[in-house]
Amino acid sequence: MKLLHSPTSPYARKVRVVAAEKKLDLELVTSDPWAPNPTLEAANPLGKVPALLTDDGGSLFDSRVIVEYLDGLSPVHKLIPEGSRDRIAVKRWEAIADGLQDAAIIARLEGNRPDQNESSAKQIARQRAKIVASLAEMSKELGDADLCVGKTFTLADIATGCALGYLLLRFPDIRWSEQHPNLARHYKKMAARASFVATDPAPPKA
Ligand code: GSF
Repeated sequence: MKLLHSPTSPYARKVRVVAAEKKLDLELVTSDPWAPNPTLEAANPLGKVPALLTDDGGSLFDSRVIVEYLDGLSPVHKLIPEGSRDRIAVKRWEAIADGLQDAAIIARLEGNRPDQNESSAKQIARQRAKIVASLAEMSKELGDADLCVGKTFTLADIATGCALGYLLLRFPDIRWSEQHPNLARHYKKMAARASFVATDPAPPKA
């Protein structure tokens, strides 16, 4: 299987962490979604990374579909619970984490317009408010628990770790670890996992 990805994409990182946790081999193909890219466009009409090229010649997107597919490939270390209640809880966590990333990416793109006069401060503020609200919801949902859903490590923990890691990479001014110590505790555990270390877009300076 080939994963069309970019090293800093938090959605692609979620896929890479899932593959690493399940010991599935992925051939990584760095694909810039912002340049004309026929391979990517053939794999995903939305022209977004990640996109997975499966061994039967098909392709899958978006990251939520890809991670569910990977989780089903091997019974080892199921990351999406079978039971409906916990399964839905995990998918809800993934929706918050991916939604936080959506807002962060829109805010970043808006702030990076070549002509700063075109950047909409209102749109940036609106998206940053979504980030703040998502962090508060994550913190409330996590409470004093070690893991996001139940007593086992799931996709919810991976998605949350990728979203928080993305904020560290791109929005260091958002001081979520001070505002939400329980998220900081959870992230410290995630960041120490081999799957997170191996996929960190900004490994600690040697
Ligand atoms: C979002 C992927 C995405 O926005 C998913 O895979 O979960 N819902 C999708 N990817 C970005 C790159 S990055 O910022 O992660 C992308 O490919 N953007 C190019 C574009 O045309 O928006």
